Amino acid sequence: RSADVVVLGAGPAGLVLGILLHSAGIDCVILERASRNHVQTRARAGFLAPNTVRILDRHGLADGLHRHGHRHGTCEFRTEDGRLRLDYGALGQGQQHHVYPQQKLVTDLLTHYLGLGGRIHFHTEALIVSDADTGTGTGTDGARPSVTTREPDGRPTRWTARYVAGCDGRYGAARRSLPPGAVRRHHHDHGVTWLGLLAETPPSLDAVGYAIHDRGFAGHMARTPDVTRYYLQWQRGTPADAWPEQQIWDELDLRMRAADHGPLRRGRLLERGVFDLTCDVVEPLRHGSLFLAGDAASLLAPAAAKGANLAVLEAEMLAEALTAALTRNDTAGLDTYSDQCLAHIWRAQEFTGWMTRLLHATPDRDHDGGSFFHAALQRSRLASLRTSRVHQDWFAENYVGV
Ligand code: RFL
Repeated sequence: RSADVVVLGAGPAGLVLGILLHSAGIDCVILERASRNHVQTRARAGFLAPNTVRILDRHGLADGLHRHGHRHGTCEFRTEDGRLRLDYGALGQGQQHHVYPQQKLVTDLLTHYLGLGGRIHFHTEALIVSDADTGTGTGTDGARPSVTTREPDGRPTRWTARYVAGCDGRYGAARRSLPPGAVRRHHHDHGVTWLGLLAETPPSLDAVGYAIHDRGFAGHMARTPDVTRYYLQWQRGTPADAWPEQQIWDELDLRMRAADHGPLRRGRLLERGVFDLTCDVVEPLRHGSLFLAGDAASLLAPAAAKGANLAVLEAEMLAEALTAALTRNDTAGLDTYSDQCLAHIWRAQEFTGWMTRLLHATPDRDHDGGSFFHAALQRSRLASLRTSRVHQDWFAENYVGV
């Protein structure tokens, strides 16, 4: 089995890449571990940056989000000093988000890819990317990489390729296949854990809500007219089901200061997940003929909603570079791919780190007085955002930017 480009993973990165390669006449195949249904129903991101919408528009992939998504440009910080509303869509460069659930975007992309006649294999897990000739390590320049997979019936199979695109997330085969010492992995733990919730209820605010409270952060983000995402800062190590629904809603009310600003619309909790706010960057995003994109390249804490947006941006850049290499023998784009992506990635990491420190008073309780110190910095940061138009413009530009 072979293809010029074997793409691992059918998330936003893999699907955008697959569509652009297929449209350019490149022979490619997507290998996806999960089922089609799983991929189309996995709820994650929801806030798409203007640049992401421009990329999707450019390639005719944005019909669904224009029809069913909505524009969004306000966020509201709730603190002990009251409310701070920022119409970020009218600040900075005057750009808004589009709210469109990731699983709907993935469904649109998959439908489009299949409509083009694109090849995709579900229930096919990539195990290792190696050199086709030696069967060890990853492919090097000029070598033929291969991907060993476990097929739906459990049989191992081998795919050979000219290039492999690792779009299979943080725990995928692409990262695992990088030989020790070939790349650096920069890891950072923000020291904070969130309980992520999906509730079957309409949004309670007309804004993204960020509550800063002594008991910890709480967040509110619209998804669809009937489903809203909430977050609670959570004790690390505590399971997601430790609290009954009633206690979760009471805690959300308390931290969101519902008594002062109006009640939250309660509803059944459809999904709960606990995740630590950690991040990492692989550098460079290439080893020989294996390229990384999306979460496989860099993981961001979800505090600033950047991950899916970077995934789409990187997929477009990688598609252009692979197309030039395969159709014109021009490998300049592949040579600069990693550096170009890393510039965007570090900028997104920097803002995500800033946002994480804004939302949590005690990211690292490292020594006596540490928590007071961080709480004071957090108050000062918010005061600056409340009073400085320049700071507000900076926030708006970075909040919607990728
Ligand atoms: P994905 O979406 O994880 O897709 C990877 C695919 O690879 C498959 N896979 C494999 N396939 C074959 N062989 C293997 N060995 C494989 N291992 C894995 C998986 O089944 C999957 O289908 O990665 P991609 O394409 O890089 O996209 C990244 C985004 O999904 C991610 O960054 C965002 O969801 C992050 N994120 C957000 N990003 C935003 O831009 N805006 C947001 O509002 C936003 N909210 C969020 C988020 C992430 C969250 N989680 C997961 C903590 C909210 C949450 C709760």
